[in-house]
Amino acid sequence: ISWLTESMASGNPVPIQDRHRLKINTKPSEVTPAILMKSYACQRRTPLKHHNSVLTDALEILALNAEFTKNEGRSVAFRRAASVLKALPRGVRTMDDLKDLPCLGEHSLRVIKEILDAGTSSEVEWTRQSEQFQAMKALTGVFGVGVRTADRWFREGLRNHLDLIHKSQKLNRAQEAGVQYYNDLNTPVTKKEAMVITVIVEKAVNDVLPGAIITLTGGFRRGKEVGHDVDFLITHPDEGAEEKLMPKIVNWLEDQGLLLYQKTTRNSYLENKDGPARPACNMDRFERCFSIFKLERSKLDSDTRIEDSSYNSGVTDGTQTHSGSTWRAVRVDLVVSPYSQFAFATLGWTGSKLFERELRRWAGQEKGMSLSSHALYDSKQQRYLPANSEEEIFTLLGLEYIPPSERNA
Ligand code: DCT
Ligand code: MG
Repeated sequence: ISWLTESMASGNPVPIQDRHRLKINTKPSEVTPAILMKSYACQRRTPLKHHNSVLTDALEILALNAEFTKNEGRSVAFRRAASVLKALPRGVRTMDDLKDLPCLGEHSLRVIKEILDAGTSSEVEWTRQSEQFQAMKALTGVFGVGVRTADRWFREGLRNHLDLIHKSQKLNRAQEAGVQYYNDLNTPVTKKEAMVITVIVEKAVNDVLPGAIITLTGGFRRGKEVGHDVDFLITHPDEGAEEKLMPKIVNWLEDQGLLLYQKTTRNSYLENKDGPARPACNMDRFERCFSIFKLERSKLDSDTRIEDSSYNSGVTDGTQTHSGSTWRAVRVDLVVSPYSQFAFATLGWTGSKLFERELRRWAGQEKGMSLSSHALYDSKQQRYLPANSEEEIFTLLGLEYIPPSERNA
């Protein structure tokens, strides 16, 4: 029996690693059994490597384009469709393979069919090559530039980061750094670079607050080999000890000449999000620092252990203001959370973005709860449900635990 029917019989999905060992008896000509695919991404296991990248890349181009044209609903629909394909145990060969799968709308199915039949989708190719898509991609690729700004600039005739310089576009401090370090910031951060930065951040945090806990979150926690930035979550077991920690970390890093840019905001990311789950009392304790690290390339060649004395190198280095051969710029996000919210913050900052979105949708629509990176609020009981681990949060939400490596929805 295939893993599909077995998993249906037991009610439990067969772990990914076991699926490969199970023999699928159906010959290509036979009808493939219906796939038991849950409709929320947070109910499924989505590995990093999957079998349908040609299709998912295409759907994600359309999702991105919908984002660029401020069509959020459409964008999420394409992302959900792509995510379902990522969770499939094998490559899609015919439209029959998609029978009974959730989240595949008419538009997504049309695109998939075209690719299966002809190898490419005309809509995807047209989008990929359109001037607006390319310009929006280039402009939103500048750190500090969101869709709204990029769209305005596009309509003013700007097409890429070089236009921003040549046409003396007025930029804020973040965008200036974005233009200055454009090439570095658009070069994927490797796992090795993330590890070197982890050592630096651990040293900084433990110097200013011994006993603090530092977790690498974001894509690297999900097992990605590269990322657009490095994300860290920081807390301390003594609730309250983490207060005012961020400025101390930033000062330490600045003193060592390790920061090319930083902006600390109070809770900005979360304030835009779902209202009810924001615990008013603790809100202003959640801080985020968007930064650009100056990473010495020499650190990558040697052991990832960093010696104290080497921190000061480069401060008087003449190459400091423009990326040269001795260092590169890397985006780093630091978040400080109170210990009581650490599990929620860990879950919220591990991603993927779609997985997070689906968790919140599941909580709201299926459980009458409101989930954020701070807390879980049960509307029926009218109270917050505390949790000390991600596992506990999944249990409170009535979900099977999905480890970070399988949250690549
Ligand atoms: N996050 C989220 N919603 C957002 C932004 C972020 O839920 N609008 C969460 C999920 C991932 C985490 O924060 C870190 O964000 P990113 O660094 O943007 O994502 P990533 O998965 O780490 O991707 P990358 O590897 O490109 O950095
Ligand atoms: Mg990241």
